[in-house]
Amino acid sequence: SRTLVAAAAQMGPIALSDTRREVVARLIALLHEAASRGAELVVFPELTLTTFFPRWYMTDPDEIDAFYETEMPGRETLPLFEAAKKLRIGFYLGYAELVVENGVKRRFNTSILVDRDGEFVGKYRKIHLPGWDAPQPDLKSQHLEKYYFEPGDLGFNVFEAFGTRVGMAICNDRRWPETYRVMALRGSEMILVGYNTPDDHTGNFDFDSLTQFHNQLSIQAGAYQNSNWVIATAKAGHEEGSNLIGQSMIVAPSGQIVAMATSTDDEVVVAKCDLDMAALYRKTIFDFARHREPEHYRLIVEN
Ligand code: ING
Repeated sequence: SRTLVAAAAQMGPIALSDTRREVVARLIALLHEAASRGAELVVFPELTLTTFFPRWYMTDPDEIDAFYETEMPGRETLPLFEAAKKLRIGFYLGYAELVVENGVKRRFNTSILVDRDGEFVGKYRKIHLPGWDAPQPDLKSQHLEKYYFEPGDLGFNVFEAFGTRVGMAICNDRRWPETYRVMALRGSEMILVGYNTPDDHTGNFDFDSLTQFHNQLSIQAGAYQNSNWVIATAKAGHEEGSNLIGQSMIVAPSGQIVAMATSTDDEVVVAKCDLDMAALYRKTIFDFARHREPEHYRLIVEN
């Protein structure tokens, strides 16, 4: 059967003072460890070049712009692309994207996919932005992604790569069933998702104490209900006063967790993914063509 050795390359905390050069050196070290364990594809976290800056409310444009990339690869990220090409490893990389389109500055929470030959395969811009667009009075850490980013404008696309069809998502997207279903309807067999998930998102302990459970629940459900492998990678650990959960994991189309990180630091977890495993689920319980009844689902796409 068709197999793909995939790795989740979890990053521990990135301090505000950590330079891109220092971060890229850690990413390259994770690449080498993944390569030594046979990985062909490595999934890095969301916004993995800087600290998770949407936890703060900033107003100075230069201070804010310093967290974004205006080119990918750029001078400081090129070594990562070169190392991956030499190791013949493809990768998913999450970063803050700043582009000027028609003279307008646009900001997105973005991921890219690069294949084993170092070729650019595709780009995704995060569609589900959690939190708020203005600071909330009673929160220790803010969550201001709606202030720092626009909703993605590229849709949920699926790319021919690694001998299969691969989709991308980012963080909060993994909590929304539509994310997986649209990509599965487009034929994906594997979905890659990076995340930064603080354990105090609402300030309500009944909710926040279930953050790890909700992380697993979302990813396992998405994988099983759409017969997809899901590689989900955390930026983890105690970062600038915020506790980000780890639990980077590789989940099979059966919904089983095949591998999971046990630390909240830099850590690689690897699994040999049987891409034909999805076929069994698609021929039986989740044969979309035979079982779906779209005429009863219309409400889902109404505002
Ligand atoms: N972070 C979080 C996520 O969706 C969050 C926001 C945290 C939601 C905790 C619910 C609970 O995983 C991002 N960056 O989307």
